[in-house]
Amino acid sequence: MKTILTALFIGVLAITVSAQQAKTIASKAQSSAKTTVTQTLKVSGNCGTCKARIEKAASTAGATKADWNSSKQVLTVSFDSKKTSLDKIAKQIAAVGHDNEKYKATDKTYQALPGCCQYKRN
Ligand SMILES: [Cu+2]
Repeated sequence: MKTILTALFIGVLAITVSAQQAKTIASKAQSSAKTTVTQTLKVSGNCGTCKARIEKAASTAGATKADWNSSKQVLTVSFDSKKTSLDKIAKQIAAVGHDNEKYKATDKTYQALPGCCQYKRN
């Protein structure tokens, strides 16, 4: 009888421990999934040079992935929301000369862009 009880006790203990481990693993997976976000931002530009400039500015501001689509005029960025934000990325893009839905480049910065990059401003 004692042996059965001991076996039962060990069995319950093992189940409790593995359930706890599963919980820890699940919460770890959740926290890493939560902090990496992908968002889009409307960014004005023209050519391949603009694309490189916009994507470089995004990574300078902490984006882990950046892809600007010239025909859609949309930048898709992925970043760790604990380290940066879409706002910071948008600010950096304006700082290198590209108007976007959050910030406008200064006239001086815009005029310093190469001729082919001087997109139409609204
Ligand atoms: Cu350009």
